[in-house]
Amino acid sequence: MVQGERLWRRLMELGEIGKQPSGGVTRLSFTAEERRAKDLVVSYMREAGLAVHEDAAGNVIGRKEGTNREASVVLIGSHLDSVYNGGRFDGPLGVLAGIEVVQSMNEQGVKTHYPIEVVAFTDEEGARFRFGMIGSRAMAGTLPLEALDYRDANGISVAEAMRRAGGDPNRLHEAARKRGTVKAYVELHIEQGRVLEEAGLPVGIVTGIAGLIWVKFTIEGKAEHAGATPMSLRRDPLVAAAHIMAVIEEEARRTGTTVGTVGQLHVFPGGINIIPERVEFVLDLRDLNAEVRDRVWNMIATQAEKIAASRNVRLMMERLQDMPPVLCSEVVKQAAERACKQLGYPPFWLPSGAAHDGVQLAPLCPIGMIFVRSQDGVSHNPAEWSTKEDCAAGAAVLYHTVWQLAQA
Ligand code: HGY
Ligand code: MN
Ligand code: MN
Ligand code: MN
Repeated sequence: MVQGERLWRRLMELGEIGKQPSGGVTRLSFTAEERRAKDLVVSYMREAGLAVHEDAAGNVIGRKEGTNREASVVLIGSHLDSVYNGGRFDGPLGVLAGIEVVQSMNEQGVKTHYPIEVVAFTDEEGARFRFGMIGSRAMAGTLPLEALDYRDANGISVAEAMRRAGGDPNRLHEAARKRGTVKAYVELHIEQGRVLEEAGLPVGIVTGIAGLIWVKFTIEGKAEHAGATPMSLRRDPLVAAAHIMAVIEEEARRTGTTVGTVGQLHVFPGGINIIPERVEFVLDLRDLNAEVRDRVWNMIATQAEKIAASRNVRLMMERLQDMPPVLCSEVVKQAAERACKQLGYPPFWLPSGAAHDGVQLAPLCPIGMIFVRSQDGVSHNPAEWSTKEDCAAGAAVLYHTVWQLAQA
């Protein structure tokens, strides 16, 4: 069985990398902090007796051989990069629990027919390049070439950042897995919501992962003097943006299942006494049902055009990413259900409003997720927390789920 203490110690140790004065963690993809986190994870994988390599995209992979070395692999893991000022569980819990599972198997001499690989995906969050899941897309062979030229706030491209971090954009085809080579992908992750806490349960089985779109709005008006320009003569892009954000909230609320967020807004030139020239913000819109999400998007886009026209400002909308919702596979859900029952946890199913690397792997193989209770449902926030006991419970359910999937 898994060692909860060792898992917790590693979680706390890894959580120190990229730590901010706020107590939160900032560990963006292909940065020195993510590199240090990867190096620490490599040392844990070696302690676990795994054969470790890093693929061309920068994903760190530790392999436990199966009795059938040629068989497809059972893949487990999550990501090491974080959002700005995030928590220490989002991502690392899945990577470290995956290592704990195979280390426990190796220490107890447990053999499996199928090889098991633990992966630490790079750039799941998309915080640095505003285009997420670079590592899992590369593994699925679906990373669009143009993404290699996306740039961060300092103008550094994905390709350049990948190279500096030890990856090789010219060998990404080597990182791609072919269909049939991965038996299943299972990710343990914190819920990042309140459902398990409301239900009074430590773990849950994920039914499906919401699909998201990120759309960049650029609104151009005219910079003018804040004091000398009458209200009736202004072309103020920030006021137009404010109206559009009110429409986003109104349209998302209407369905009861859709969530719409604007977390990033830039105002240029940003002077107190200057009517802004230009504003940029990004909409994050999600729903488990793609048709519902797209209907909400169309309502927002139509009204945004009208608002811009009525205010005589120029509106551009550019889709930064578009992830379809995916359902978790019956095979993985049933293995997780048996694992819960075996451990005395009442099986409990819930959807994931957060997106995860499994979305990218779904075309490649059956996917599934196991959730661990989040305290107050808080995540993407320094206050993100799960208890040692709940993390150990999640790792135990992962162990039994993976053990079943790895048998002949
Ligand atoms: O944005 C998300 O849902 C995930 O944290 N990447
Ligand atoms: Mn996250
Ligand atoms: Mn995550
Ligand atoms: Mn994830």
